[in-house]
Amino acid sequence: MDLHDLAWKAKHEQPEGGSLPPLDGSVEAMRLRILGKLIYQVGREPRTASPRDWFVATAYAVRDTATSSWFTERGAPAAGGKRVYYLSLEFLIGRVLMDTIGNLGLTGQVREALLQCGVDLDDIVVEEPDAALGNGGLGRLAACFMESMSTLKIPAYGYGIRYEHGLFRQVIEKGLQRELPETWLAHGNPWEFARADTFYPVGFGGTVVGEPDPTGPHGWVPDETIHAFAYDTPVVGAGGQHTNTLRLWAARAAEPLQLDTFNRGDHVGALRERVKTEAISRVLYPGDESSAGQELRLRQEYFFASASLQDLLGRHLAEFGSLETLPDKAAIQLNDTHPAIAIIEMMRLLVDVHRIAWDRAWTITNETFSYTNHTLLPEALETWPVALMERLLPRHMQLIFLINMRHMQAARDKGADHRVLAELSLVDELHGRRVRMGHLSFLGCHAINGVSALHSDLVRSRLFKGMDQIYPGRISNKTNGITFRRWLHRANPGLTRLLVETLGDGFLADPVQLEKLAAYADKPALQAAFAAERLACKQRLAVIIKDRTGVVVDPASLLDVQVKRIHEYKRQLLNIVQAVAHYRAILADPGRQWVPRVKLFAGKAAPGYVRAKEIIRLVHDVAQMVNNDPVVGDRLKIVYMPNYNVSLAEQIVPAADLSEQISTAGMEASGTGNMKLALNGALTIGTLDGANIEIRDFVGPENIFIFGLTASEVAAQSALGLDSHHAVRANPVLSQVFEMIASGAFSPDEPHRYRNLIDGTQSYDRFMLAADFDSYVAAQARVDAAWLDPQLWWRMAMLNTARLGWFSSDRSIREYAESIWRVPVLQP
Ligand code: 26Q
Repeated sequence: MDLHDLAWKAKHEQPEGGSLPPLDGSVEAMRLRILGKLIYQVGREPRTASPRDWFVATAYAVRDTATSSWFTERGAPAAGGKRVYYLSLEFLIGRVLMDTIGNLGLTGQVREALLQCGVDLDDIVVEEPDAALGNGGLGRLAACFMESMSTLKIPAYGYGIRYEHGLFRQVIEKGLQRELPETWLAHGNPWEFARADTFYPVGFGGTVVGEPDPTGPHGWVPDETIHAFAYDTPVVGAGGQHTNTLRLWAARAAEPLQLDTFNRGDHVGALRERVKTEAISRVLYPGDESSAGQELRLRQEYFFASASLQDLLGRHLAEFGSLETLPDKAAIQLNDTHPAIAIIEMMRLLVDVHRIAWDRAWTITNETFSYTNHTLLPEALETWPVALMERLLPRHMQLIFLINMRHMQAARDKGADHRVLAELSLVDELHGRRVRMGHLSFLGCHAINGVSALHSDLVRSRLFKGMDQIYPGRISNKTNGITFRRWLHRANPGLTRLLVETLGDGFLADPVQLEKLAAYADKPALQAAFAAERLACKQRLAVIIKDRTGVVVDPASLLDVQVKRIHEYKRQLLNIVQAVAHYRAILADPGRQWVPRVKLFAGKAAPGYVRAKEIIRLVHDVAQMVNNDPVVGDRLKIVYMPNYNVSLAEQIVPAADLSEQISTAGMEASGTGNMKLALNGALTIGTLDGANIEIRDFVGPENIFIFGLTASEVAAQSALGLDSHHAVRANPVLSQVFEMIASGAFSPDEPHRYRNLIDGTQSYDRFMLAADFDSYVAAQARVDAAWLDPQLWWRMAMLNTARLGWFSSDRSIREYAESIWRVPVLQP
């Protein structure tokens, strides 16, 4: 049948627009559904449809299927269950199509249905833009958690902002990062449902009308009101039996046009307010691990917190009639402090609007909320100037002062002196009166957690030492996890097939069963098959590398990857400095047996982070020289892949041989890229930081390359001072590398380009580059030695895959469900 006949047939098989044949899971039903969507919703016929048209039609057809399980599960919590509300400024979802059809169990049917239309599923998957509504780990964690909550059938809502522009697109021009706007919605979003009838007013500014009792109800008359409109996306769990909702808010002016201004003839001026109002959901702040401190950011935080609380309180009241039972029916998880103003908004709604007595309101709030901390870096801890809060959220600022007064009194009662009180206060008086959102979150929540064992210990012993002493027992650990559906089953179908053939399919639902692979770790045939899968991934990646950077790499080389946001604490600088040392060693002795290596870097720098951008440029400049040095050849290649995002990660992760997790110990809260790479059998070179420690505990110290100072050694060193000139002078290899970079060997057109970077690193070595350099070089030598022994290497790789099952986000979510949210949860 040619395409013309197909279109004709489709039209005649399709009832006009509306009623469609039932989705019975058959290829035929899917084919008809896709064709119907193409014709009646996209408005194209098969003959002229572009790959994007086919993608949109397929997405609509698949969404129909997802929607069915959505409706059937909606009523379930009425049976007494509790709902989880995951509040996050970021959801870094990536592409949705393969996840959704994979979890619905429809991948085969969709592929076949499209094939019958002459379309290859793989060709349309790439038409979907990444939903890049996040910066990095924190946002990606929220996406993995949403998928796991659906899989475990926990009734849950994710609440966030529907940014019109997600994280910027990165281009690298002569080593310089340039940011271009990201436009994921440019061609519409087939996954979402716009709820034109679900919106809430959110106020800003204005005045508080009070009464004598400060803890009694007050009125708030904002001078600006914005509407938050809901957009819902179904999140389908594995098996397709349960679907949760990701509800994202978009800001719309309550009054689209200022009529008085308009009528005075100022037609453009009448739109000005609207532009300012709608800026709230325009763009994601691109700074990770640094607090923006900008008014617009605070407006974003309150906007989405208020809308989400109004929404969930309304749902609770409609279903249960009284807010007294809220803690039994709702658990609200704060993804870092970004949504922490929700705690105060809850108090305002309970006390001012619902007229609940202060103490009772505080108990309800505290029992409902919990908070996850993702960072210890001082520059990332959110604080807001009291003056800004007073102007933007006057009632909330009053409530914060009241809560703080009671908090200070309780602390005094427990014997805190002035110094301790200053440390415990919600208001930092030393840096120009600022509200500490971390302290507020601690106080307002019954449970606080860190994201790896080490990190949680440091949250307890450093960040919240004082708070933990007066409110003991609130802090616990919930080590992060990743969804294996996306990061193994779908990102690495070749390896997954091999694992199913070898182990059976039990590990697909219960990843701890990957353990069975350990019995095969020494079997030559399986080692060879495992290595062959890796090679195939590397060959595919080599094509992408060539396309995007022009660099030709040999897929047989050891592929060494460091892919993550660019930050000094993550120490991409340590990696490239070691690469220069390695380059010098090759030049000094080209005849030695060198292990051919490709060093791959990818990641975005915050637009205002000058140092991070210099590091990108240095990688680029070193790459230029090394890659074009005829003496070096394939012994060393350096690649900077632009625009790292979830989809690129899905290509890199299954291809990597070596995973660089080299943060200064004590600074990376957990890491999750470390888990993705190790799960796919990459070996880790890393410090004893974040979840690396637990990965080592699971895979065994002989199957990972650990180096460097421990977190307590870093603390001890720091206390002695951060000047490393002396250490560098005492280290001939490092001083020669620094000298080479600083003198312009890699930037002959601008010899002083890296002077500042190198001088700065020596005089203020906060990230312990000098202290860890030798130990890192030695660990890299151990990597080379292991690579030269393939039997050893592939045994290590297979043992990594075998022992990573625990790092599933299903396990993380089970832990949250059992000990924080107290919701019933499926066991594997
Ligand atoms: C704060 C204020 C204003 C603007 C932006 C921000 C902001 C935005 C994003 C601050 C921090 C972030 C992101 C932090 C993040 O991704 N942290 C990572 O979280 C992962 C999940 O727990 C951990 O694995 C990583 O170790 C941690 O760095």
